[in-house]
Amino acid sequence: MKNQEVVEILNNIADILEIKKVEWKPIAYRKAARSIENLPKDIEDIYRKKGLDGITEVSGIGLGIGKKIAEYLDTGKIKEFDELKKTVPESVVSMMEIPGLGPKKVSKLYKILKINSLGELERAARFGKIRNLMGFGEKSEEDILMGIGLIKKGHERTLLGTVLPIANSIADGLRNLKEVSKIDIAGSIRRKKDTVKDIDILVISKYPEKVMNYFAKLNNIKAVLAKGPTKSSVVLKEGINCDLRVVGEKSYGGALAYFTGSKEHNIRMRQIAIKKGMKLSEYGLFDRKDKYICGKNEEELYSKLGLPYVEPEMREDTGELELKKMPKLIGYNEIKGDLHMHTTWSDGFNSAEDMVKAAIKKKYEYVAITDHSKSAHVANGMDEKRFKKYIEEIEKLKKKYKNEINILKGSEVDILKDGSLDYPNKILDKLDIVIASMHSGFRAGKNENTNRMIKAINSGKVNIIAHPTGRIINQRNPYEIDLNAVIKEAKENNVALEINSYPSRLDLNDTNIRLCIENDNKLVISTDSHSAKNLDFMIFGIAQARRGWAESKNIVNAMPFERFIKFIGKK
Ligand code: DGT
Ligand code: CA
Ligand code: ZN
Repeated sequence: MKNQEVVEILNNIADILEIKKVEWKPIAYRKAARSIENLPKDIEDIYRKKGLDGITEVSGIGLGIGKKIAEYLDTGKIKEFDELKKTVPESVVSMMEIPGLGPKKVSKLYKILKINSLGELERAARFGKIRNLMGFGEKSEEDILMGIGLIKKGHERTLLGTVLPIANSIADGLRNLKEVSKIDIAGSIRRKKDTVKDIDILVISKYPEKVMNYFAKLNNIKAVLAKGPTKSSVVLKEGINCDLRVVGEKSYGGALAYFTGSKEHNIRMRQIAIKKGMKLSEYGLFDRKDKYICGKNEEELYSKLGLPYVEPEMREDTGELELKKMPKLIGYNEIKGDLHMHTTWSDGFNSAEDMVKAAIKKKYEYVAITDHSKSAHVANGMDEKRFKKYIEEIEKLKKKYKNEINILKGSEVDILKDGSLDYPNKILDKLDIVIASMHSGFRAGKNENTNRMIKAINSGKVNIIAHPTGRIINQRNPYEIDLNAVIKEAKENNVALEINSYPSRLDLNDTNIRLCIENDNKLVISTDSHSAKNLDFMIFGIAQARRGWAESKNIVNAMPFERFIKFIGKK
């Protein structure tokens, strides 16, 4: 799936054209990028099946840009882009990567301050040389420093949502080999951490050489770092490392536990083994005289150590090995409805009807359509006139599909700077479900942000607070907010807090979720879908819920419809 790569390169072209003050063209490139970003299909697949025509059939893509996309899919590059890049300094290209620095600002930094590298930019920000430029201030310097920090960090860790499909496809290929009798993805991916450093795969095979030969020839490999009979390491084209280990049947459980980690959990496990007069290693569990006790699977390891089995998502040494009774984590198939999604009424790619059909396909009992309110200009939020039409359409869909799914009329309503909601009560009262969230202005500070959110929770009109800390992984830190105060207020007002499943958000995060569970708050897991395809993101939210030790009783949208609707009530 190359959609994301194509989106990036189109946006990069637009950036450079804008820096070069070329008119109109940047807009066309950005429009094309946006279309592909929201495309529910694989652009490469379309191109293979229907050629250039297939690409230009996508709305927003004309022949000129279509040809460039085809060139990229054929050759992995766009010649004109490579030429274009040579016409601006390298530093300009890397400065564009900093969140909040668009072409205009980058041009200024380059031309006026003669900044030639990220290092120089960092120094200029640190020494207060940027604040006096038109359009910049002290706050911009802080943002630039934070942005550079995030870039450095971001290059090390990749979103679980990006890595998991890649890991799964490699694992599927290996699983199909007749020489492979068992396979698991281990490491942080198995624990479903929100970001991942590399892919760790483990297999049982009596023919390790054949397995390694296949692995080293995968078509998405950039370089082979090491190749041996028990361990091989490669760098994938996507820029991620992947390690494959082949082990024997007797030690598979030992190895799986070891390479699943976390390191901290492993260390605690080994301490427990020692206390009980045993030794635990990646080969299994042994007695004092090094005699093998067990190690075929993880279950027997835990059991022989006198411990209950610990789900991978909980293995972080944050108290899981001291528990008397394990929580029964919410299952990956227990969600009964998705409560946050956008359609063509605001900034979604698919129509409301498409989204409803996709939800039916997921076998959900209910679904909420929640397009943006009027102040969300960048997201094409609806003014009151359009809102009326929107409501009419959802009403129609409600009737049309009443035997298949319960549709809720909803909206993701902006919490304005003063904490009031973006629609008057008479509009909010027409809705079945109201999601509220902050989308801008959260630089105001911790107190202001907290009060603003608490006011919304107190309004009596809100059912759910969406993405309650506002982070965007590798791009934007969470805004400052007193989460304890928010949690308390939400509980008192019967307002659920959202676990947003969008791979770059996953907000609330695992530790926030754990805090909510300890306080007995209600949570929802929603996808914030901007296309029908995005409904698949649900597993990432569930994974974070499991990392926060959530059980189904904590999750409002794991309730069957009758109970769910009672919880939501009519506010
Ligand atoms: P990451 O950073 O996303 O790759 O996270 P992990 O947990 O996948 O870390 P990684 O790939 O370095 O190692 C995979 C597992 O191998 C890790 O979860 C636990 C185990 N491991 C690695 N190094 C050590 C170590 O020094 N001691 C112990 N006990 N376990 C280790
Ligand atoms: Ca790893
Ligand atoms: Zn949303």
